[in-house]
Amino acid sequence: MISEVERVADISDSLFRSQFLPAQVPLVISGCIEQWPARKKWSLDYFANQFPGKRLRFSEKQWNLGEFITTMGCGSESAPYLKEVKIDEQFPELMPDIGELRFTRTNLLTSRWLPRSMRISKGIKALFIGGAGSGFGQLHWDYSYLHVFISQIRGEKDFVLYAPEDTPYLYQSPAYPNKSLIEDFNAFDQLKFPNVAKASPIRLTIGEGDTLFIPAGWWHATKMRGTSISVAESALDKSNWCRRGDWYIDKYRASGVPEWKLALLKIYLRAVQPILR
Ligand SMILES: O=C(O)CCC(=O)C(=O)O
Repeated sequence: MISEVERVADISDSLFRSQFLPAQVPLVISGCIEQWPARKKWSLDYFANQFPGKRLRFSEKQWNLGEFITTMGCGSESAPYLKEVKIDEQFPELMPDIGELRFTRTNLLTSRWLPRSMRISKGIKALFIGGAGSGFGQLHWDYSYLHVFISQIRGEKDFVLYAPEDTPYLYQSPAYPNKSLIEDFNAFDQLKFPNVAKASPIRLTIGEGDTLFIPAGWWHATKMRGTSISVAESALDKSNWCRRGDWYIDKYRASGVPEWKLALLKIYLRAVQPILR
């Protein structure tokens, strides 16, 4: 098991794939988003001035962006966090400001090799804005065993990560296996959840221009020290293809799809995996 996350300067996609991806451990890559217009343009003032009346939906509520910005930095544990806002659906004006990540250029989520019901064509990139005290406190791994690349545009963000091997100590929800039963990992009663002490947290902070790669199945939660603006991109590649496929197969089984169909799907997914990137 690793005890800290390796940091590398801007690396090529082929180096990422050959040297880092096979280990399936988190990695910070710095400097790979410097060409994104967002790196020069985005700040709280930019959002407040350009989109003061923008209506957005997050945390199961409707928000006004201007009002959110005036209240977000209150520093308390209950500070609101603009999270998981699907940029192409809710904030398409921002799409030109986000460039490509070379590591997700061939994101298989939209691939024709993927059965249609497993494809995701919208909402792959999400916006997160928060101030001191806010965060994504719910420890989780990304739905359906997707990888995620989190690129920090402004400010810093603190992460706590746990390896998949720590799952037995993290109070995995029986109903939602990618979530912990501990709702806020930034403030919970250690006496109520004593097994967490047996797990090995990996803490790190990412700063402006950093991209954190979190592989499928790695638990994570976040907290902000001050203003933070970032973009997260979900990703499917050869390395999480079969695992994600099996996750869907379990879901299809639970909804009554016959076993012979599931067996064929499994054979198909394994047959095409070797030819993918
Ligand atoms: O950036 C954050 O605060 C949390 C992002 C996250 O957990 C995710 O995209 O899976």
